Amino acid sequence: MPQPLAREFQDLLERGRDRQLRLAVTGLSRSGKTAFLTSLVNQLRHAGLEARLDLLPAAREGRLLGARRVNQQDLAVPRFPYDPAMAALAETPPSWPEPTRGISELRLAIRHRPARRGWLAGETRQLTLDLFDYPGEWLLDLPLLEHDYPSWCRRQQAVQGHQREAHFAAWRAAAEALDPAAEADEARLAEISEHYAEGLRAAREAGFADLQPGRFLLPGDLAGAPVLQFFPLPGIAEAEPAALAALPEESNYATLARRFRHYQQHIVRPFYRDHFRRFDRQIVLVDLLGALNAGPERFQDLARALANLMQSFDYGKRSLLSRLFAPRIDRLAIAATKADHVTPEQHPRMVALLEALLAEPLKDLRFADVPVRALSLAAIRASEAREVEHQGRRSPALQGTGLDGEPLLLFPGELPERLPDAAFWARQGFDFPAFRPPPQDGGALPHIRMDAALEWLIGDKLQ
Ligand SMILES: Nc1nc2c(ncn2[C@@H]2O[C@H](COP(=O)(O)OP(=O)(O)OP(=O)(O)O)[C@@H](O)[C@H]2O)c(=O)[nH]1
Ligand SMILES: [Mg+2]
Repeated sequence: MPQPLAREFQDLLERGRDRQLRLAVTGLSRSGKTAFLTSLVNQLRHAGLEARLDLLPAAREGRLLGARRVNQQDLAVPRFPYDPAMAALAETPPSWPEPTRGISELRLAIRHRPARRGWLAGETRQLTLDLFDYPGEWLLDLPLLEHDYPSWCRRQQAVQGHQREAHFAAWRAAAEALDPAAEADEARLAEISEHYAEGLRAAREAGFADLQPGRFLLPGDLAGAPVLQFFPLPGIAEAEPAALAALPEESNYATLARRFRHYQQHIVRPFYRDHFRRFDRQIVLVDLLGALNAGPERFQDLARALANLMQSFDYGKRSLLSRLFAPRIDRLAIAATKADHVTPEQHPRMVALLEALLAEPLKDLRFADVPVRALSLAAIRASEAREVEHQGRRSPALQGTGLDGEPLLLFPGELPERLPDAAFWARQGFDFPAFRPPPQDGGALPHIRMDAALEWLIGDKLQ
């Protein structure tokens, strides 16, 4: 077939095909998932009009005609709360969208004109984009599939640092007093599990992130179910495996081990099988600045949690994931969020720091040949960059409004160039105050580099 004809033929095929993409957004609690997805939908809905998406060629070239919400396919998945999020942002004064829990979905139909004009000039195409928001905490559970109950207990023991341990005192006292061989006492196990869950919640509150089981933090409709009533037993590390295995079925130990297995098989596995495996593309959001604010131990903990979480995307031949499931994600983005908390000239450092924080998982991903890109962004820009005379010289500054309505003018200073060391922490702490969202004018939400993220995640489908 002559070249131009072959191309036209290909175009026809493409038009006939159902062009569809499943894009998932994840990140640990408060990393900015809801804000990101709200902004993404908002930008696409305003594309072609007032949205500023210069880094997205389809928009820059005027080929992106707009997006409409359509009914989602999977009726069992809750709808992503776009309207409530926009309503919160439109309040006077504006407020941030409510925290969310569990998985949610939204389907967009995006209309665009192809980049190459075929013989059908003026032709338009449609891309169906399925968007998912799910808690990154759920991904922390992937490594849990690799363990049996005793080895999981040992791992939990190993990650307890000094500050972290402080949140688990009630669990430790109660669990140490529990005789693994004694007959299981339901009420007692429920109570100790609650202590463990409280410990996880307090640790998360304090900024820790390497926390398992993930569903203890975000139980959704499983709250109070026996499948969430287990916990690691301290002292298992020293126990003889044969002796443990010989404990009777109704013992505390055997009951906990059984619940652990049930959690693996009926909670963790189905998420991977029914959802994760079907995502085409993924963006992982990281609140890097929040972790810098929270100090060294939590920064370390974030690094560990992210390394854990990223294992879910390492589907190299020998990875745990590829042995269990066959995921198909063909493109991955990792983004440091809330970039409007630092001045623009710091943004490259934010990306460098993110790459340094994720150096090990990134190496594995590149080795596994997964296309991945790191970026920094603000889904909803709540500050303005300024240059201000400060201590006798012109300095970059940020202007915004605090959560209580107070005007803020900040000199956030410099981010570290590489992973912060002890000297850095001793010399400089960070203290970024939170901004109130910007007032709405009915136009597209102000942002930083949402267009770059869009280009990487869906740009090739808008060609
Ligand atoms: N300044 C600024 N703050 C942001 C931005 N995105 C998120 N935030 C802040 O981070 C908080 C958490 O953002 P969400 O989008 O709710 O994060 P999430 O990951 O959905 O949180 P959960 O649903 O609780 O897990 C918001 O309430 C804001 O305070 C942003 O682009 N700029
Ligand atoms: Mg959310």
